[in-house]
Amino acid sequence: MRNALKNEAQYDAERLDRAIWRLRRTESISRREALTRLGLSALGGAALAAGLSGSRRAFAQDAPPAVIKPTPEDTFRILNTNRETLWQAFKGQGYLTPASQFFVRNHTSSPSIDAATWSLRVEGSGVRNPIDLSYEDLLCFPTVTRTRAIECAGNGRSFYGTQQGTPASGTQWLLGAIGVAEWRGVRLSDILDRAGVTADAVDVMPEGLDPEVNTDGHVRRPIPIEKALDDVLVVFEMNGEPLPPDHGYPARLLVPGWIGIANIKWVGRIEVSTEPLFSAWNTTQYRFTGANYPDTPVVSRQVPKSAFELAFPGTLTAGEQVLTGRSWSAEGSIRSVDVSVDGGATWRPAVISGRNVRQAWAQWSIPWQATPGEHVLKARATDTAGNVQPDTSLFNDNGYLFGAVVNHPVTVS
Ligand SMILES: Nc1nc2c(c(=O)[nH]1)N[C@H]1C(S)=C(S)[C@@H](COP(=O)(O)O)O[C@H]1N2
Ligand SMILES: [Mo]
Repeated sequence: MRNALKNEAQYDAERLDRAIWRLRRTESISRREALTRLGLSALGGAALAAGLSGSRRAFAQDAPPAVIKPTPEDTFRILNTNRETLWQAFKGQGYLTPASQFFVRNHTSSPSIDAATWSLRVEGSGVRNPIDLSYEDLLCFPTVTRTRAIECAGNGRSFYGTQQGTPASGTQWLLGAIGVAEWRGVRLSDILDRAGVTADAVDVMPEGLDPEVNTDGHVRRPIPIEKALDDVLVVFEMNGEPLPPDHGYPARLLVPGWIGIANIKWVGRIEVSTEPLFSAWNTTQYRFTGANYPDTPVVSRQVPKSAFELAFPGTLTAGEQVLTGRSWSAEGSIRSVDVSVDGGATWRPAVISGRNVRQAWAQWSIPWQATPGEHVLKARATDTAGNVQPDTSLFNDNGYLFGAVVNHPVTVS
């Protein structure tokens, strides 16, 4: 309940902030003047914001809002600059996640980029002919369309704390930092060919045009050349429409099966190098650290997961229910999903129906005669590569890749 209230308050404060920012971007006026034009006196507005958000932060800073699209509280949970899709919002939805419902993970804030002046620079020691592609140039390459998930490396992180008793630092996602869309774009290998990629290139590092992250600079994350030349795309469409501003307009990377951070949004530059490349996003972040990982391996591929299309914790009415959910894997499609409604004592197979695209997800359902009381639901996926979700996930300090079966509490009344 407290969370819901906070969401609403933050949402209103951000909406107001966004309106002020838009006004101030087009006309160079003071914040006070913007408030007056919006029909709010400076004092009244400040008091309103303080009352709404519980802090004056929204009014003390001139920074643009982190996320541009509306993120209503029946669909999203607000986590700082990020927006997690609520799993109950997937219920009744089709296979693809509409852009309006797709989670947002921003290290800083979504920039508004003009495609007419945007360009993509490809350069570095690993290319013979550095190139600058305009948006038009990009659209002239042969295009391909792929249905794939994008999922944050930290999706499910909160369960390290709530389920395993070892809280991990970082955004406390439930399981809503994932979405599946149909992406259309250009093969990165075609772009690298155009730039004359050399035989001894080892790393490819796309870089975002969003505001720099403190001293770490622009968000950027190297991809090994083998992966870059394999199935990576530079995409400009999501579900048949130009990418929305929050999801990387005018172009972003799609790195199938890899953690979200590899899928650099608002890409403006790609460095290709004959030497290994490093940024904060493959050194201080996105490595497994802690006692279980003395060698601090880099995090790259995703692990299988499952989620029920229910609130967390959920509520249901007693009687015949149909539980629905989705499971996904980076290693293939989904072979089977087993569900327990008694905390893991007994298991039954769910029925998978509809599309089951590799590196996207599968939708499933299972009937349940729900009796009044408290219940713990579990779903365990097996993918076509034979990976099975474990009972526990090996702890790492930053709580990456929580792939264990989640205990989903539900109250039936
Ligand atoms: N330029 C840029 N790219 C980025 C990010 C970012 O903050 N800046 N966040 C990354 C992370 S951590 C994730 S999980 C995905 C989220 O993509 P989405 O916001 O479209 O859902 O984008 C990735 N690409
Ligand atoms: Mo992420």
